[in-house]
Order: sequence, then structure tokens, then C-alpha cells
Amino acid sequence: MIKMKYEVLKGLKQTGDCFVSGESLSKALGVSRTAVWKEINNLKEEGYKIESSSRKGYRLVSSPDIISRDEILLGLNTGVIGKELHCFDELDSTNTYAKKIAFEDCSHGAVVVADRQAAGRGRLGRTWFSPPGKGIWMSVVLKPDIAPGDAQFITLAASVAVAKAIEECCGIKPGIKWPNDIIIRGRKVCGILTELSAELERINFLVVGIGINVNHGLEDFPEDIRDIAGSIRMFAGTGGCLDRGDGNGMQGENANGMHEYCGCPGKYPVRAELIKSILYHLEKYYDMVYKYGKNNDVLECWKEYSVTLGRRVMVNFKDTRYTGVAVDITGDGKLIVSCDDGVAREVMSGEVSVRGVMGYMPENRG
Ligand code: BT5
Repeated sequence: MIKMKYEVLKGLKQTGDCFVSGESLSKALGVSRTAVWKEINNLKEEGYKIESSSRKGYRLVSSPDIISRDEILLGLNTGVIGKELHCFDELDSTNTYAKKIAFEDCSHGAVVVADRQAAGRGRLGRTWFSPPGKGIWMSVVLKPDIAPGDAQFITLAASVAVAKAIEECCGIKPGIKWPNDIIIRGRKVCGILTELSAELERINFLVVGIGINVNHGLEDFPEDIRDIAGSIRMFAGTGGCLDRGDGNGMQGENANGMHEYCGCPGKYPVRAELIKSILYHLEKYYDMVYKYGKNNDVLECWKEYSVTLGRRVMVNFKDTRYTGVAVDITGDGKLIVSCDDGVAREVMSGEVSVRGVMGYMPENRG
């Protein structure tokens, strides 16, 4: 059964800035004009701005920033990822839910998104602040046929996918801090939590959890992370003009939606557009790695965004803390640190703090 609201929305989006007549919608969908009109009203109630003209029909003026199946599926340009889609107003944690459906045998590429997480999780039992209306809290179930030791690479591929999507949708180039943070101007705007279920030899599934702060103002963050966290809204649209802000990259908007300091248009996308772009790039990089073995191509992209390479880092390695310079990354995604004691060490997981790049030097915050 076709979902009428979805089809009407599709018709409106397809005509872009132009009007589409109620008659042509009703013909195309095989329903009465009254049925179309009802769905238009439903859409308006959801926050869609739709211009109606008795002569010309309907025109979509703007879409609300909602996390809905319709918004994500319309225009999703992937083969597999996101085709099974679970959307919620609220979950404890999208990763926890994704693991549950993965154990129940959901499809490869299934995506779980929630508008709010009551118990969002970071790595090592940390919490992830996930309020409603503000961010993208999403998990993707992947089922590559690989050994558990090869799973680390997916976090790198996912971080490149997120970075590319942010750059494309928002016009700002973020940095990737190895292994799982996306930062803009020294503030963490995204964290990635990869979890897996595996046997000795092979993986049953991976869950890649992606948390992105999109609409937060600084005051929306709790105090304990206010000095380290950032959002897309705080930075996007500032283009090359960041240094004309207040020095922290903080940009307010004026009444015209322009950034106060530089006058750039405050371009940041509705969350569904960013989600679609992330899923598109995630599938692309996933295929490069797990279908075509082109790990090096992904590593090259990762290096373009890296804010870790060439920097002094502090590494907790097997219970000992070392300092040194991050010099390279191995073919399977380990960081190579040339330590001050003269030994080059390959770091797989564990903690790396990047000096001088982040606005913070966390002991425990990744
Ligand atoms: C991460 O952990 O960065 C991984 C975060 C993954 C979150 C996603 S949301 C969808 C999916 N479902 C989940 O339940 N989780 C995933 P870690 O590197 O351990 O960083 C956690 C630390 O970042 C915390 O201890 C805080 O200091 C800080 N933090 C918490 N919430 C934050 C936020 N919204 N923005 C920036 N920093 C935050």
C-alpha cells in the first residue's frame, strides 16, 4: 500500500520551486483531490510550509527540521544503507536498539535514528548528551565478512563519511581527530561509537553509532562539556571568515539569518539532508573498503581531514603514558606515534590527546 503522505510530499519535492496542481497530484496518485488536500493539511501540521493557490495548486516553500522516515527516505541516494529505516522520537540509545535488531537479524545497512536519546552512550561507559530537536543520533548496522581485528577501519571510514557530508552540506571543512571525533575550531561536533558482535574468526555485525550536534547554541550544552563541545549551527556558513568572529569561532546570527560577524549566510542544513548525505558517503566508503579493498583511498581521504597527523600527542599505551608526534596511519587504521623515547608505536585503541589543536586536553574525554 502506498503511503499517501509520502507520495504527496514526493510530488511537491519533485517540482521544487514550482507549483504542482492538485489535479495532477490526484491523477498521478489515483486518489481524489480531497484526499490530496487532506495530506497537504497533514503535512502543514507537521511543519511543512506549503503555498496553496486555487489556480496553480501547491508549492513547497520549506521543510521542517524533523527526523522522519519520509524526510530521510525521500532522495536517499544509496543502494542498501538506510533502506531498512527505524525512526523514533525517543530511544535510550540508538546503538542499543540497533544491536537488538541486529541480534534479531535485521538487514545489512539497517539504520536507527532517534530525535532524542535518554541514555546516549560514548565509549568506555561515558555518556553522550543527546537532547531533542538538536542533533543527529543515529546507528547503522553493517555486516561485513571480516575478522574482528579488521573492524577498527570502519570507524575511520565512518569519520571520513561524516566529514565529507558536513563539508558538502554546510560548506565548512571539519577536522578528524583520531580515531573517532569530528571537530570544528577545536570543538567536538561529532563522536562515533563502533560496537561489534563477533566470534573468534568473524564478525556477526558492527554497529556504527554517529552523534552530531547540529542545532545547539553554546548555552544548550551542559556546563561540563560547554568548553569542549560545538555544533554545526555555531560554525556553518562562516566559510573562510571564521577569524573575523570573536576568536573562538563563535558566530551568532542576526535577524536576517546572516552571521553577525562575517555576514555570510548562516547555511546549515535540516538534519534529514545531512543524514542522507552521511549515509550516501558511508556506503561509498564502506564499498571502497569491504567490496573493493581500496583501504588506501579511504586513508588518503582521512589524511585530508586529519588534525592528528603531524601533531604532538599523548598516548595511553598498555597502562603507560607516552608523548610524541603522530606521524602516520597504518594500512589497517592504527596511528603511528613516534614517541619521545625514540620508539615508534602503533596505537590501536586507547586514548590519544592531541595537543594544540583541540580547545581542550581531556584526560578522559576522548
Ligand atoms: C564518543 O564517545 O564520542 C562517541 C559518541 C557516540 C554517540 C552516538 S549517538 C548515536 C549512537 N547511540 C549512542 O548511544 N551512542 C552513539 P567518547 O569519545 O567516549 O566521548 C564521550 C565524551 O564526549 C563525554 O564523556 C563528554 O565529555 C563528551 N560529550 C558528551 N556528549 C557530547 C556532545 N553531545 N557533544 C560533544 N561532546 C560530548
